[in-house]
Amino acid sequence: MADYTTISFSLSEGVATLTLNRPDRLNAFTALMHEEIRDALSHLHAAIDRSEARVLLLTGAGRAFCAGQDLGERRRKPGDPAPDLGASIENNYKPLVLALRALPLPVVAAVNGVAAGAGASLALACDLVVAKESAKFIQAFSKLGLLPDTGGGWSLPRLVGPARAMGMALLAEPVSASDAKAWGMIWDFVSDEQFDDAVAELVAKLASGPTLGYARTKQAIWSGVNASLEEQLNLERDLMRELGQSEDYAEGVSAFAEKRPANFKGR
Ligand code: T3D
Repeated sequence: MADYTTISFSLSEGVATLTLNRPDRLNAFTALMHEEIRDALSHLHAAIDRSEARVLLLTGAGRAFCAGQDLGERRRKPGDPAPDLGASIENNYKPLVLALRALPLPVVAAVNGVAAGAGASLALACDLVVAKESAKFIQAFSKLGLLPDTGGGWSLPRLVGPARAMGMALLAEPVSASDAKAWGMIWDFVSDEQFDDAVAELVAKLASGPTLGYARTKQAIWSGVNASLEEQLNLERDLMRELGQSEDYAEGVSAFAEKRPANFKGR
């Protein structure tokens, strides 16, 4: 895999791991980090095409998951023009969220520490979010006079409802991992001591699962957030028709009849 400065990317036994790797800046995003993530995702696509990647794990190095945009990149001297944040969103954050959503495999955010600003929204853009018990989610944007970006304004009200979304966005107070789970914002949290093992077990399970079925499940669930009932039923019909032809479905049915665990190939 390519040698990166701000991230690391590896692939082993079906698990692609992308680690945000600027621990001294709490893994805050820079322009270079966005570039490197795009490059890593292009390698991931190639690995998916070779059936070598069946789950993507996104996490952070050190004590944080991600502190959002690197504010060092936004400091100005008197007289400097204001940055074009719209361009930053259009060129970096928006494509990142859309790329994760379009990946034909489960994307797991392992939130190993604080997730703030775009870092919090990034976690919520993933398909499954598991956090360390000590991790916190902070919609830090209002402290800067900004609004929740990186899809935060889409995912938060859907996950936790408008009242909590508004409170988080306006007050920028840290939300604990246990509250995040209780509010339906994340899938689960795990004690700090057991976190690494629990994440490894989770991604290993997903990497040996029916990857094509997972991809279509992901498509159907995210579609269901906005579709009408009839649109959703039509989509489910079409995707089930496709999955009914898959090797994994045939294997799943045989395994059930033979009372043994299924040996899914991801096809
Ligand atoms: O600009 C655009 O392109 C538009 C997109 C914007 C999206 C955004 O994400 S805006 C929101 C940006 N993020 C934040 O506002 C969060 C800023 N960070 C914090 O509020 C705190 O650091 C945390 C609550 C996340 C953690 O607090 P704590 O006390 O555990 O750590 P700390 O001491 O504040 O941070 C440790 C170091 O990381 C520190 O550096 P130092 O003093 O050791 O040299 C701190 O400056 C640095 N750091 C933390 N966050 C950032 C950062 N450096 C640059 N950018 C950061 N976002």
